[in-house]
Amino acid sequence: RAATEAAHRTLLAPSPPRPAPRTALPESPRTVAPTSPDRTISDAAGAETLPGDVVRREGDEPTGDLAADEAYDGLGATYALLAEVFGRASIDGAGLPLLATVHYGQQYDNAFWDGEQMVFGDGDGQVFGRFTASLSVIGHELAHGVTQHTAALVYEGQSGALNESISDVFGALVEQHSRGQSAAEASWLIGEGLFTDQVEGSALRSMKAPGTAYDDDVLGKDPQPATMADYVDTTDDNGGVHLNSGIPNHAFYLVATALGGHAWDAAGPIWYDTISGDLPATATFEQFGAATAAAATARFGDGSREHRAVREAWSTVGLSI
Ligand code: ASN
Ligand code: ZN
Repeated sequence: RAATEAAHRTLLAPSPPRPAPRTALPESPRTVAPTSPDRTISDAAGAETLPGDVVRREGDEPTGDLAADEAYDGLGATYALLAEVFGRASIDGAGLPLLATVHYGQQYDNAFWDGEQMVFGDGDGQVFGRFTASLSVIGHELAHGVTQHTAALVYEGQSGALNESISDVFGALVEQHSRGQSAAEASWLIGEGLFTDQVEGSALRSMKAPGTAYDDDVLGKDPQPATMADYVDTTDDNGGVHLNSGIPNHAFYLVATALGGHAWDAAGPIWYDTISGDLPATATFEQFGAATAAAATARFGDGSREHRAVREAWSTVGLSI
């Protein structure tokens, strides 16, 4: 079944075009006044040519096309989190226009950031529906742009899994912020609502319980590890970047839920400070964990409850930092 094979590629080794090797871009301003987004949504109408025809610009009325309007709203929700919570003007911190293309390809089972814009497929209709249906996925793709403009984490091995995890963290934050959910109320699922009802599963990934997002006869069981004991050594998917991201994802979940309140109050800023600080582009999990502890200390103080929650979380997932 072609659809099942494509779905497997998405779940285990997503492989749409990746951006050219990312070099660190000039340091973007850390704190700027929230302004307003500049969104453009285009329609590829089933082709794989980018960007396609413009269907909705900033301030335009809804188009009536679900995917185009979900993309527009999702870009707006992502912009709002970056501006209101982190004081960051768009992806690059300098008001970068936000571009997205919908209806990309035929039965295309993925969404991706190509280095310049977001791209969303409609899904095959058997395993996946349209990829704009999940706000955490829209936030995930845009966050690849933020990482590209900050830590520029190399998309391979542990730094690649951190790159993936940061996209999941910000994807979850966008969704929770937009819904006004506390860390305790949130689902901590990435890609909720993407599967058709023929699939036994709720989402692509779970940050709360990596490895439990789906368990389906055809797709198999969610293979993400939650701790270093189950770290996956593989050369597939740039060294299992979509699998091992479960470990730092779970660490973030543990910090956010230990602290209570909204995940964007303290846990989010600690992670944001970490990627916009002097993290090496080749950071390992240990280096990243140590950098989050340093960021927690800088923001909240040595031995603060935030600092202790961060240390405890990394220890729970099996890393000594
Ligand atoms: N949806 C995948 C991701 O953003 C596609 C990719 O870029 N590898 O990680
Ligand atoms: Zn990704």
